[in-house]
Amino acid sequence: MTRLNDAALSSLPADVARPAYDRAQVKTGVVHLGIGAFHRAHQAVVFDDVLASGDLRWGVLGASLRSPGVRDQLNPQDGLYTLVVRDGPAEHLRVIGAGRGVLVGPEDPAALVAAMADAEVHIVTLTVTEKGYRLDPATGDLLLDDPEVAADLADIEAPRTAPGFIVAALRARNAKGLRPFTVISCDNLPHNGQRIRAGVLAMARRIDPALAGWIEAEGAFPQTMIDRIVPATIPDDIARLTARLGVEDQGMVKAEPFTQWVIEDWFAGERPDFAAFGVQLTDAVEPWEDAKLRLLNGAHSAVAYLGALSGYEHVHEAVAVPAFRAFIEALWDEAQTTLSPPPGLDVDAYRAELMARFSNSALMHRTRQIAMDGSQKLPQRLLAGAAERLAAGQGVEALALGVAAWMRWQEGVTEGGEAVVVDDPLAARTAELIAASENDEAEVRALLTLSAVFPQALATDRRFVEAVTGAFLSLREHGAVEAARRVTE
Ligand code: CS2
Repeated sequence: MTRLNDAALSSLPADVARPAYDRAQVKTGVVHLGIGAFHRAHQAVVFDDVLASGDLRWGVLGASLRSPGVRDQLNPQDGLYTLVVRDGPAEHLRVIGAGRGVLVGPEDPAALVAAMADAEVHIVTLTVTEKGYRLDPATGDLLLDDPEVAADLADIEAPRTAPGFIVAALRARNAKGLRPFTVISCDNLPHNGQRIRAGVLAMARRIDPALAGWIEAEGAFPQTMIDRIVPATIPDDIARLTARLGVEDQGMVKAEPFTQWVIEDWFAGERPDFAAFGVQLTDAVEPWEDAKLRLLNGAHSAVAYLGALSGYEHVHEAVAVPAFRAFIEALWDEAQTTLSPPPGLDVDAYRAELMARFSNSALMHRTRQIAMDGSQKLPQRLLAGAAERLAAGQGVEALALGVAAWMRWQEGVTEGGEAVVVDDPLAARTAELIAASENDEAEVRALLTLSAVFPQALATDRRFVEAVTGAFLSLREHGAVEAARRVTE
């Protein structure tokens, strides 16, 4: 089957949107680290809009820091891929032309560093997932005992980690007399800009204090809130799209219609006129970020564990269960009191919109996909809100059930008895703690000692320990659906 590529564009069905600009004239202004589906369905679409407006400086060179999979999907397709936007039965197809090919970091780290140090590159965006920052999720400190961080510190010319590539490239730019690029973190981490900045500076200080000083003074690491639900592509999605397009597109991504990008207005050099393309520039991203992490992502994680445990494969199926739906509302009632919503955000309307987004049955968003890497997600999604409520003397019953469901998921077996792989950087540690616990109460106490997940003040707060233990026992005794129902009684 012929693959989608530049030559195939003119023969696509008429209702498929495609680049109308001259791709041969596009320059590479952006390097993206971690070119997964989320980038392709979110930031790349904004850069494609910018290119379509005639500003051809903002093509995106992608980089994979791990495997060659995405390179092999996109490079044979001249960087082209289709964004499939699904809203119930409605489907809108658009071929995105912003991609300028993909480099694979581990295959040739120097080539990626050189590309990032090019004078025409002004922005480095990244989606490397929470664990890609190599920071302790609870303290935010660089993980100096991580073997790849140690390797970067020993030889920064051949970096392996995201902070390592940024340090190496900024060092090369400094040597060439260029300005730093702006580093835009697009991961679901609280204060994502400050986090990547802290990791980069911690690494740079150990390599060359003068370089660190320059990055500190001249660099820009804006904080962002990014939002679009982008489930992993499955083979059936590709087969359906091939039938529609008449060519095969192995790089396609599927997403919901909703998309939002809020960026702190802090740039080191040139940038596109983001505001003209629907991006919100602001001095205060945090209120947006807290609302999104605690409402959208908090509910997502809680319902992913509860749903996956009780055999619901997809988010839309789980939220159709009345007990889970009511539980999500209860979780939001708790989380909402911890927010200072930004002007322009109507929280009640936002909640209603989130429930509708979760119910989009065309997305087929797997609960097990969201269940991944929970140890990295829990702090900002459930624990920060719980800590604030306890400090205000408020209860945390719904949030505690979310935490207990994460603990129960770490056991690696569903309520139906199916063994599941716990996909989490701390999986080996949690398995050890669980195996060494003689009963359920001991298991909860053991998991609460994970200092990378639970801040000490929370782990030792009697009210929190009791709420999580109660929720855990309820899950064990009644199962996820009934445990959720009891929270809302
Ligand atoms: C999800 C997010 O997989 C997950 O953890 O909660 O990827 C979520 O879909 C996005 O943050 C939505 O913007």
